[in-house]
Amino acid sequence: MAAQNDAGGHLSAVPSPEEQAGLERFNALIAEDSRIEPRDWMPEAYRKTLTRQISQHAHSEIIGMQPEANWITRAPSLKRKAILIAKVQDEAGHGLYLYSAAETLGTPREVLNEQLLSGKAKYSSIFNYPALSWADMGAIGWLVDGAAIANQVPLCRASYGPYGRAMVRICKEESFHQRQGFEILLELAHGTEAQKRMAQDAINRFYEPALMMFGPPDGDSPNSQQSMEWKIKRFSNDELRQRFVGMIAEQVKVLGLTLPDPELRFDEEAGRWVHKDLDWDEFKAVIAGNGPCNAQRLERRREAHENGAWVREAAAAYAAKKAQKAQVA
Ligand code: FAQ
Repeated sequence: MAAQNDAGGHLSAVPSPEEQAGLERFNALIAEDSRIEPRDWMPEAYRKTLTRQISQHAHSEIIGMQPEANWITRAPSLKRKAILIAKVQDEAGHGLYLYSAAETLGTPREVLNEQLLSGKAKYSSIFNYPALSWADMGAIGWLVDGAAIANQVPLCRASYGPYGRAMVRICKEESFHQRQGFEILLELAHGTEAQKRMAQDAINRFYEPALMMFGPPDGDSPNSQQSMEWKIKRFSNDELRQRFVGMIAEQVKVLGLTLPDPELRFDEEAGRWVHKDLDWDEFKAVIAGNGPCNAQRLERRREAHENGAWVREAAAAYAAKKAQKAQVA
């Protein structure tokens, strides 16, 4: 009899001997910190949560191209334009590795893409905020890529092989992205008074949304505990947010700018950073589709998908022709 996995991935009906053996092997691999590979038996709930997280991550990379692509034509120099184009291309590449990793779990990319286009799938809240000035390219690189790195370096050790391996390459590229963002801000911070103000304004607008990228507080994070038991996530949302705050609290001093957080301090006794309360109602509204740019981001993505139809058709026709030639040969 086929066994059903319940939410925790345990077998709820009488499992077949193969399924029981599969579960035992899965549990042993997780316990010894080895990797689960696509060919391995895995609980349905593990497959589902990974498909959810990896595809949301892929969607974030793809939608995340928009705020920066918006500034390519207005970059202040040829050098900045070339760097920004390369960065946006990198994000497309990250999306592709991640869709490929998600596909190894059994859901085709067309289905994942449809979930994004229909508004059913989530993507990172941060990309629903507008990029209003050139300094925002600096703030996105420094804060958004910085938060992405803090969140994603532990994912290089995720228990699912294809995800962990994709993250290694992504993190290397994100590290370059963060440095280029910091360098944009550093240059502006040492420029004219107006440039310095523009850099500070960008940091002021991106600080809170960047902290929210780590997800809701641990007490309100329904997925964290199970994902940590399965060694997909290695740290909780709050633990990673803490690390990130500690990192940027030091780096902002090098910029000679400030973080918009009068409550920010390191509590020696508790051994942790204290920061201001974040507006979790705003976060919920943004992930429910009601942020400042949600509608615009999805509309643009649908438009791009439609405009790319001829490329998909041409690629499919070429593949069919090649397959036919191979058959004849
Ligand atoms: N935005 O129970 P948890 C980038 C959802 S970096 C939207 O804590 P979980 C690079 C969550 O999905 C950005 N939704 O969930 C770049 C869940 O909803 P569901 C992408 C959020 O999964 C830089 C619900 O809330 N990075 O793209 C957010 O354990 C510059 C409850 O939350 C990743 O995706 C949010 N911020 O932890 C590109 C990293 N937070 O699905 C271009 C991988 C939470 O149950 C330019 N993902 N939710 O309906 C993760 O590490 C995790 O999925 C978390 C959330 C930490 C995001």
